[in-house]
Amino acid sequence: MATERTYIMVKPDGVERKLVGDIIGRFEKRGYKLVAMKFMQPDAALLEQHYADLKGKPFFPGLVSFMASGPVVAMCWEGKDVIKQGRIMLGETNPLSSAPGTIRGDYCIDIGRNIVHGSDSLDSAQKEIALWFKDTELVSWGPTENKWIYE
Ligand code: DAT
Ligand code: MG
Repeated sequence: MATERTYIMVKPDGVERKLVGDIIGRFEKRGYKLVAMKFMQPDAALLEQHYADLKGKPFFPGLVSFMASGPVVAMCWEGKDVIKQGRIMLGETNPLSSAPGTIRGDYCIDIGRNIVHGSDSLDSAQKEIALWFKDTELVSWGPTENKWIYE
């Protein structure tokens, strides 16, 4: 399992519901490292690119308008198996299928208001990180690792 990076985003409903700190805290406490983060208002063009794979779906227009309705917290997290583990921490797309203990399973009930996004593959993680961040916004931690988090 290689160290990898994923794109995690608190959606406008998660921001409105003041869940930003909780979501960041779960990734921090798990042992993942924050590589980039910005609080921003995405426009429809950016969101249409982000969700390009879903363009033909009936819920696509509503998804884009919801996501453009308020600020989001865009983040890049790094660490062992973080793409798959991040998806497990989020829960299922439909919160009603999400186990308690997951972010969606703990905090929401509607598929269209599921408070957080996470990349679903290495390919989408790479595309999404490049879409939301410039290379210069990805911060390198250097040799300042905490000694006792990992084996
Ligand atoms: P995920 O966000 O779990 O990767 P996805 O990529 O299939 O799920 O869809 C992106 C978002 O679109 C999802 O978080 C919520 C919304 N969505 C997906 N399926 C939906 C549906 N059947 N009805 C309404 N919104 C939906
Ligand atoms: Mg997805």
